Amino acid sequence: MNARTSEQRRTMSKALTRAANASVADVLLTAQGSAGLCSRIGVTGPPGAGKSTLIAALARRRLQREGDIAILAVDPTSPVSGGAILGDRIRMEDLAQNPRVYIRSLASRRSHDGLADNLPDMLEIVERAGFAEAILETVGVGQVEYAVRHVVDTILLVLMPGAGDQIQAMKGGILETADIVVVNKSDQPGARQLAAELAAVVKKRGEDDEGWTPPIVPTSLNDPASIEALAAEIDRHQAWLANRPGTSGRLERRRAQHVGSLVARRVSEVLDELPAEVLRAPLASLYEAVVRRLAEHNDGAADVNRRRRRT
Ligand SMILES: Nc1nc2c(ncn2[C@@H]2O[C@H](COP(=O)(O)OP(=O)(O)OP(=O)(O)O)[C@@H](O)[C@H]2O)c(=O)[nH]1
Ligand SMILES: [Mg+2]
Repeated sequence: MNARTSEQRRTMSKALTRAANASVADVLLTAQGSAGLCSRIGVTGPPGAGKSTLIAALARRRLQREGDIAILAVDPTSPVSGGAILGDRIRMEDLAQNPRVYIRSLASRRSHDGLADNLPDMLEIVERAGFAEAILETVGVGQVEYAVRHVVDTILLVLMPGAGDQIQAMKGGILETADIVVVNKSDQPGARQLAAELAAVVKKRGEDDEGWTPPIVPTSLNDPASIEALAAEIDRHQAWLANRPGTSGRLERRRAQHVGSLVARRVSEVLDELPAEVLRAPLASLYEAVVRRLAEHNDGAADVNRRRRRT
């Protein structure tokens, strides 16, 4: 896919907005599940670690190859467009002008894991629009990383010096979800020590179940070679994924997770629809009412399948 016209961007923006507001029934009409058509990179880490700046630098580098890049940033701070988005926009201004780049912020809404509710649907839209690469920014150290695992191929955990308590949290297991650990702002004091501490944690753990050991990559905005080294590590991880037996299992897990998120969303929809007196009923009755409504919806899904087959 080559440079996009502003018309194509508008179409894409509209599709994403529609997906952001879609009911589960709407999603089922169009979504098919990821086919793994584009490479997906998740960039996660605490606020202010330099994720947006790093994504912009990475994207500028990766544009040297063929293929368009979509950048989606999940903004947990506000239910609608908020300040962080504006900041990101400014940081990425030159990229935003590039016809081969699409940038979009997503509100995390009611989702509890810090991701946007309809993120799997949105990534699928990006994927099917023909982008070569989707980069997803999410803030947080905690649950977010676990949730991101299912929607991307490669997870970058971005840390910065001077955050000792972060390392404690890392030892709690968060590090385990990262494919690449980035020590950003390596121009600042404490970066080397942070990298050494992280290396010790990673070494103690050894490679993961599947045989990958996350590299620790120091980066600094003002050191282009460090960005290049990070880009090379991303490629290395993606090549490792592609050559690993069981890659299709990953897509299947992704689709299973996608359906799981749709079911969870449907349960929320059903709970919202239930009249107050039902909510006051004993738990077993309430449970039964929810399950019954879900089954009614299931008839609806069967109907969608019939309609789809006809078209
Ligand atoms: N010294 C130094 N500062 C950096 C570096 N990279 C980013 N920064 C600064 O760190 C601040 C935060 O950068 P962002 O890219 O907005 O960080 P972020 O992780 O996206 O922040 P949130 O989206 O708010 O969580 C900005 O003022 C950047 O200029 C770096 O390599 N070195
Ligand atoms: Mg940011």
